[in-house]
Amino acid sequence: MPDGEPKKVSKVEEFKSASRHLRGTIAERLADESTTHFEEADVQLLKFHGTYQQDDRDLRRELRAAGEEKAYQFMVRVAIPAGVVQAEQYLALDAIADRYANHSLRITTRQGIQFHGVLKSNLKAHIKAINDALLTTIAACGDVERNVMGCAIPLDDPVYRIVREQAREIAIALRPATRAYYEIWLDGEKQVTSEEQEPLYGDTYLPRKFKTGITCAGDASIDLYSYDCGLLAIVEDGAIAGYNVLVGGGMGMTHNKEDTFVRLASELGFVGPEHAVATVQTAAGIFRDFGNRADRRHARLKYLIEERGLEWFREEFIRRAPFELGAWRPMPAPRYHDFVGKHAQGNGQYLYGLYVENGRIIDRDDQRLKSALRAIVARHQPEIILTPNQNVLLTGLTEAAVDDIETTLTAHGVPLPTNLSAARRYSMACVALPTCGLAMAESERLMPSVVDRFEAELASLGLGDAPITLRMTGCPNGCARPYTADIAFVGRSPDVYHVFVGGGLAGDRLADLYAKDVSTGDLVATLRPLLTAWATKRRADESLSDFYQRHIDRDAPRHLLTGKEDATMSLVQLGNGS
Ligand code: SRM
Ligand code: SF4
Repeated sequence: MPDGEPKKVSKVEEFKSASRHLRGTIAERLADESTTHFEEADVQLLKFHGTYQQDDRDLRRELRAAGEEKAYQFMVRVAIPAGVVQAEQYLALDAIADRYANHSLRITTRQGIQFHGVLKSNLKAHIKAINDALLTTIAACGDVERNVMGCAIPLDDPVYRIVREQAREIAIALRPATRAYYEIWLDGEKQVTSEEQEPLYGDTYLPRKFKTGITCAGDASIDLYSYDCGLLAIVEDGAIAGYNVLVGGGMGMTHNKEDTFVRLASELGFVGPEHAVATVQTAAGIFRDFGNRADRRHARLKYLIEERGLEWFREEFIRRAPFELGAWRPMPAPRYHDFVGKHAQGNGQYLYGLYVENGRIIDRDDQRLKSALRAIVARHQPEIILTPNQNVLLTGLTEAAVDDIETTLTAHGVPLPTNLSAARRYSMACVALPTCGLAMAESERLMPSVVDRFEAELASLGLGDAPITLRMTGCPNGCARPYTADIAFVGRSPDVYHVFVGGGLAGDRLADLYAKDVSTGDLVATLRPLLTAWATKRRADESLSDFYQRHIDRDAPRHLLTGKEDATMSLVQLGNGS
């Protein structure tokens, strides 16, 4: 172990170490029908298998008062590299949601799918059914490489397909090698555990989660600066010449803990086209060996790079990598396109991008999106790309199929995406209440009404279809990547949010703390000075965040979100007529 033995390790490290490669007592507890839930060590290990033990927080108080146990249930996450799902797989997931979960599918901000409300008694059948659809939940959560995100450009260009295939290859190469998953959920043959190896991860896996995304230089579809490792394909003469490599991005932070912070990824260098997998393995290996195993709050690659420096990381990378790390290559500025609505795909076929409000595919009384999508997918058998913006892109369609899709959506009460404002289309909210155990405030359930009010405000200022990214999270962990948005609301406590401003569609710039502790009812009013100033004083085509950044002076380092009170003050002055 480099730098000597650590003085102490966190409890989770002890659980991992004693788990016999993630087995713990999960199988025994699963078979015990007298319990509705797992104990702490297994709860931590279950994450590596793709499931979180949760409880319905809406019911907590009532159950406690009645002296009953919590309403335990499980969230199950499917890792879907680059968000690519075949029609038959989608239909299987749709049926699984009805059979074992709460009748909804939730597209995640990392192009995966989550189920909520799965009872322990259904957990094994649920996970097996996902595997029967040739999908998996292994490593969707836990201290390993998480779902690998990939380019969400659905146009017919071989480069985009190659990049998505690379995402799949990275995901497979970095999957844990343990047979525990197959033994527990798929009734795989038991192995002699003493002979089992985890070549990349070792017995204690990574210090914490590790996230990777891959896309083409110039594409902002996946917020690549937010991850531990990012690969940007440099395309020359229609072929991938290699990848620019980013390292050390991350969104999670804790309110009032200045030693936790958001960080955009740094430029590491350039690697050849055949080294994408090895690049991620090398970066993850450095994190495995040097990451903080005592304090999970500091156990992300971003803290390691911040503490030891990018140069240290680069030297360590070069020392380990069996290939050359070249100089960072110039690239086009990242641009974002959501492909919502009808578009020619480039090969005589069409694609249709469907806006999914906060990723929740569900039938409500007035809007039956889940049924509509099931009918569309069954009839037209599209290849599907789930986007990091929680939308669904249906690809490989005829023009007649597109007409039928629009008719089907309308018949099910689902508004056509092209009738929605850009602010709504680009908006995102994390899950939060009632399932997320870390939520301090509402997010997914509140965001639609906030967007309603925001749209009205934009309309009154003549800014109707302004391309603004609005994001909301129920706590500062950053699951909807709020800190790279134009405007973000980050939960503090019930009905109270911090407001951030100044990121942008490209995902390569961090927002500032604009206003603290704003109550739900005041969220839009708080932004009025800024929106008014932008409406009246912006340059042609100047985005809200570009305008904001042009008017803010600051000397604080760009990558730290803490201590930006000055920025807020000068902006308020601007709104007051400067
Ligand atoms: Fe997240 C924890 C949901 C993307 C940073 N995240 C959680 C948990 C599992 C809560 C918990 O630990 O008990 C949430 C489950 C809620 C629920 O009821 O379903 C949760 N995160 C989500 C999802 C579903 C949000 C969504 O609305 O789509 C996303 C699942 C993605 C996936 O398919 O894998 C999700 N989480 C993210 C992202 C965005 C991204 O990766 O692109 C981030 C910020 C990037 C990053 O990691 O830095 C993110 N989630 C966190 C953190 C903070 C990590 C940190 O470094 O401090 C936590 C807390 C933790 O891990 O302890 C967290
Ligand atoms: Fe839960 Fe916070 Fe993530 Fe939202 S940002 S899903 S509240 S952990």
